Amino acid sequence: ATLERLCLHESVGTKLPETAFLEAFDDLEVRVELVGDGEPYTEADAVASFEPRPEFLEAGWVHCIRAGYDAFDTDAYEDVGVPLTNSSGIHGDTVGELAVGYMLSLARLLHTYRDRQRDREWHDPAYERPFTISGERLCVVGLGTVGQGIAKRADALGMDVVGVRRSDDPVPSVSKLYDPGALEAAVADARFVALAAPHTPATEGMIDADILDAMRSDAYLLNVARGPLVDEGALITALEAETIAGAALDVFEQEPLPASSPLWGFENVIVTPHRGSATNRYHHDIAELVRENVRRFRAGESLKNRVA
Ligand code: NDP
Ligand code: 7N6
Repeated sequence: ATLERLCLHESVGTKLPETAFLEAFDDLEVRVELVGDGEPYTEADAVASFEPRPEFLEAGWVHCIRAGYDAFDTDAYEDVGVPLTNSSGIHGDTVGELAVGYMLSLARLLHTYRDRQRDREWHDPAYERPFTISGERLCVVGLGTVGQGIAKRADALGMDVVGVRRSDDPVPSVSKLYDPGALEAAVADARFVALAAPHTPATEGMIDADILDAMRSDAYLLNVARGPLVDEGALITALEAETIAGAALDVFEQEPLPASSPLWGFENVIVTPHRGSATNRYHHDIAELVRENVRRFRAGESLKNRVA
């Protein structure tokens, strides 16, 4: 099919340097441009974007620079027949490392020492608090690129990894698989529960008061997926009542997390500002995906990572 132009929508600038992203397409045989809102598109245009815009439905193909495409209305793309692709497949290392960093910090109290460092305090925590993650059980909910990136690293660090997904294909590094319907049983014995499933009607609110209740009182919740998977009110209640030991959260119901949120204030909660994929190579990783699909689009082949 004809492709005359690859448009990089300015919203990509919230997550990566626009100029470096443009340069990553230097040797592409199609015109590459940075565009703003209200740009007129034709079927000979492709768009890569962080956020959705209504006018993208006029283009020939749209690429979401995120793995989670929950902000895009897939039905609208299907109705007009414009292919939508996402960026799954590149976040195993980045988000995997973040999740392992969370677990090591929570287990060995790095975050508490850093808190005290501000006051030059030689902090001596309670003897019972620190533990090794080796030998502890991790339950990973969602076992795609991100979930497997976490599972593989946890296994290498000596953890016992179980997981939750709908299909029952075995997953490397995961000793036992549970169906989403058995979530309570899956989390019940875990020291850490890590969320790595997409935000869909089925996963929204999956971590509710009942699941938090089913978790051990010395367990930690990690969310590197999407805020709405967790009932944030129920999580705050569980943290206040100390029915779980803590949490590490990269994503929230509302982002940026409002200054008024109690989540900022817990010593045993690590808050990171949705930076799971943030490294100095993100623009390269995305460009590689987009370039492959530019090739496929022009060759009339089916697009990689097509989600609508
Ligand atoms: P994938 O599509 O590779 O994996 C998603 C996994 O979730 C699949 O294994 C799928 O398996 C499973 N899944 C789907 N529905 C359910 C369900 N109801 N219960 C349990 N598991 C389910 O996506 P990625 O791994 O690339 O990304 C996962 C999500 O992580 C993204 O959608 C995004 O929201 C988030 N993300 C966050 C980042 C950050 O910066 N914090 C960075 C990258 C991703 P099956 O079909 O067998 O159920
Ligand atoms: C950074 C977005 C995703 O879904 O939210 C994450 O991939 C990261 C562009």
